[in-house]
Amino acid sequence: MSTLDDLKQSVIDGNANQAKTLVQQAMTESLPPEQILNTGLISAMAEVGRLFECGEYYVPEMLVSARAMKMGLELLRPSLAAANVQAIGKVVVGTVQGDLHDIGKNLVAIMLEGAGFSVIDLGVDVPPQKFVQAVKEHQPQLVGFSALLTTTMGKMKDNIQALQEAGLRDQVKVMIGGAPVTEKFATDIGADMFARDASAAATRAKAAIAQ
Ligand code: B1M
Repeated sequence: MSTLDDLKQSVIDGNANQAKTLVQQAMTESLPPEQILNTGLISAMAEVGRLFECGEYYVPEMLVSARAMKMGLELLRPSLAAANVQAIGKVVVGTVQGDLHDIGKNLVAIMLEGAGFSVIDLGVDVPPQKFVQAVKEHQPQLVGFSALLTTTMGKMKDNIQALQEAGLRDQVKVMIGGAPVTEKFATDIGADMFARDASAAATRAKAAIAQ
């Protein structure tokens, strides 16, 4: 097994310390940062997503793998920036106003990062105007809203309205998700796509920018 095979396996297993050690080892072996990212980290998260979709992994396993991936990525990030590796696209994400749940949103952000996107995470309790400001400033291809409460999911519609009023709606695709959110709700409020989970979010985001 090569260092990158071992790295991939350590992320799938959720072994964060080993992932860090192996990223370091791969850099010491002078492997290109892009190869470490794609072959070691991104392919691991793709496999984690597959295991989740076929019911072999549940949220806890996915979180542990996500943490391992994130720790490896943190170590690699400076080399990636130095090597000027291009992200495949830009996404702004946040949990809507009034909602403090961020575990799912963080997982979505990591899976998007794992899929090769540059992610601007606005955090939790994000008011519509902050999303508008971030879309103006960063010009992402995609903006993602997360909501976990039935009382806050209506804010997603307000966010879309705010983007419309700012004249930005045509420039950005809107993805929504969170436990109470459905495909029908997404259609009803005029979002472009719904993702059931973090793995679907990454797959849908990639498909959306390929259109
Ligand atoms: Co809260 N909470 N909570 N909570 N909490 C729920 C959501 C609830 C269902 C629990 C219950 O009553 N059974 C309930 C909501 C009821 C409803 O509205 N229908 C609830 C409530 C009522 C509340 C409070 C109001 C409680 C109170 O204070 N009385 C309060 C609200 C605070 C606020 O937000 N203003 C509250 C507070 C909290 C904590 C702070 C204690 C904590 C959050 C900690 C944190 O996030 N940092 C918390 C937690 C942990 C939960 C539960 C137990 C777990 C949520 C979670 O992290 N799930 C939750 C019960 C449950 O869901 N079983 C509950 C794991 C996570 C990986 O899944 O977030 O669904 P999830 O994300 C998934 C998908 O939904 C999707 O991908 C993710 C990964 O696969 N996804 C997206 C999410 N965002 C996406 C965005 C996308 C695409 C996909 O595109 C952009």
